[in-house]
Amino acid sequence: MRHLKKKVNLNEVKASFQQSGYTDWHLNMSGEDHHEEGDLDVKTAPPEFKVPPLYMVVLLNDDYTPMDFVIEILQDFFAMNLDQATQVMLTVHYEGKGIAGVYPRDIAETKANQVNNYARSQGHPLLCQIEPKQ
Ligand code: TYC
Repeated sequence: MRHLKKKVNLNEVKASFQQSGYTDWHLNMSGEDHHEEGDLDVKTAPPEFKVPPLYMVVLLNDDYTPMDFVIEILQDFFAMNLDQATQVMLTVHYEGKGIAGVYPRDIAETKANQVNNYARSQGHPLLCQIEPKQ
């Protein structure tokens, strides 16, 4: 069976909602501001949607960390798939550095520290640092 859309009148919907006794503070049923004795005028600040400054988590090349280990790091700490991780590892290997990810400062710092600590715990000299994104 086809579902036919019934045309609704917004005023009817509002009227039946009002009769239901529910209060939705987002809806102004009267269309005017309602003032009562003792009310304070409150101005709300407009919402601010500022993008936080971003930082790149950068991997540095070295001669000793195994390629497989770097790929594993990129998959485990930066949620890359095998192809992406291999690509970034090779960029670092051939160009000296490469971007593992871009994040707000606290997240970038945490990731870089986690990678450095994990690499050290496994006996590898792999270095990870953060750089402001222009
Ligand atoms: N250059 C390393 C090697 O030949 C591999 C490597 C890649 C090391 C990326 C660190 O961030 C790195 N085994």
